[in-house]
Amino acid sequence: MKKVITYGTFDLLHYGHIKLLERAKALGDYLIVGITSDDFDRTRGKINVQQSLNERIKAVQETGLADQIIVEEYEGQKIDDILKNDVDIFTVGSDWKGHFDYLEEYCKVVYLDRTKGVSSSEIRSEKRSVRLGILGDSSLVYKYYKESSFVNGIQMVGICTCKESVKKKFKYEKCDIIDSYDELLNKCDAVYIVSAPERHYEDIKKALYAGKHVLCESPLTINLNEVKELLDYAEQHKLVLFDGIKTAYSTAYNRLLLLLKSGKIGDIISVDTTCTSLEDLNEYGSVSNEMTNSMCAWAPTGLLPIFQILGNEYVNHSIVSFNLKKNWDGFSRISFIYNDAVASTKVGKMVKSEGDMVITGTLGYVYIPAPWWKTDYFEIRYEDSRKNMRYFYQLDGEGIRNELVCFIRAIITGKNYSKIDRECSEMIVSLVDNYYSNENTIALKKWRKAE
Ligand code: C2G
Repeated sequence: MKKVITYGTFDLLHYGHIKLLERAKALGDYLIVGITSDDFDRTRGKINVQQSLNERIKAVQETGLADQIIVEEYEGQKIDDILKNDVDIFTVGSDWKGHFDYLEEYCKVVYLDRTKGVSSSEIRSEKRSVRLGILGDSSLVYKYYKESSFVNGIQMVGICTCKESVKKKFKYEKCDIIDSYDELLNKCDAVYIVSAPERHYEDIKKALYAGKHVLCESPLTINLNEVKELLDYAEQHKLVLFDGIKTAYSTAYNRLLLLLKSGKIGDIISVDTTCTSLEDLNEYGSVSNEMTNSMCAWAPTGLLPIFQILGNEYVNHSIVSFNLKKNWDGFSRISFIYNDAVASTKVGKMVKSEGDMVITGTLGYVYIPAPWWKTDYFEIRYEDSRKNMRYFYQLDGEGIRNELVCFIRAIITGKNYSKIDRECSEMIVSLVDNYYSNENTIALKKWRKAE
């Protein structure tokens, strides 16, 4: 019996896939089809897959072409499968020509012509595309624009910015620079907002009132009542309002949360995060107006794991800030006491520190090296270092494209794909609100001038 094996994602099964399976089947007497797991697809950069592994298995099963179906879960598994199943022929579409020649050592390799004119990504994009606009003056504007090209179903319709340095980046891009926010909103279904945090409330409100979905950099607002008002409005009007902390969409970060829940390091006693990014003062040696303070630039990120791991039932908290001027902290440390744990985050734009995360447990601890907030790697360490575990999960685009995939999917399906729940968003804003209203906040003496 001549055994043939082939592999694929087989998302939104179409006639190109089926023709491949038919021709693969015709190469021998028994066809094994390896279907990629969700994790493996994400790891190898396929972030737009719409159907679950079970849905994709079922679709291939229903063709009646596969004699056996296996799940492909890791790089290199093909060799194991070929040896284990005593395969004679490996085949795959010609778009992979040359990529699997190394398998000649184990079996015959056949590249079958790819069927022209159809692909899962085209089908995804045709299904429905979301017209996306971007509002803001930061470097994130261009970063999000570039990342959006990796996400099926997004049609970039324009950028609204006042910053010449941002406009310059779009000189050769096929994306309009639109002067007015109103005009941008008229052209889009959804908007990514990265304006100054003090403007978030007004900018989000205007978009929601115009019936647009919103992905906004965190904190969503700097006032707790305002964020509650916006979240209520979005819910009542079936609009998506995403809290934009890209760390929440990193595979490594999400796998870490699951491992902690499984008790890998025992009871969690302390969560400690640090986020710093040294920024230059302006030519007069002072903070320029468009510079975002540390509490807004970094506290949402630093606070995210604390609330997502320990929850929001803390007993008390304090904020110690070094302010260069009113409402502009160069460094802040936020500390929490819970009934059964403590936590802290140190954030700063006028300091430099080790940007790592350490989670202390009764059986071991987690160490994520700097920059932990966009990590693809973490370690679980024990007293007996021979038991230490290292985890790696590829992260393309710092989590931005994963975040955009979830945002677009939430808009198209109407389901909740956000990885940050409403309570967490409100907790983050409540801390920022405390800072601005000087509650639980100690503002230390004026910033010491660098000698
Ligand atoms: N295919 C095709 N014609 C198309 C689209 C896809 O012949 N119009 C073939 C691909 O070449 C592949 C199979 O159908 O052999 C499955 O395609 P995908 O689901 O896109 O999966 P892909 O990521 O290409 O899988 O490790 C090998 C990869 O897993 C191949």
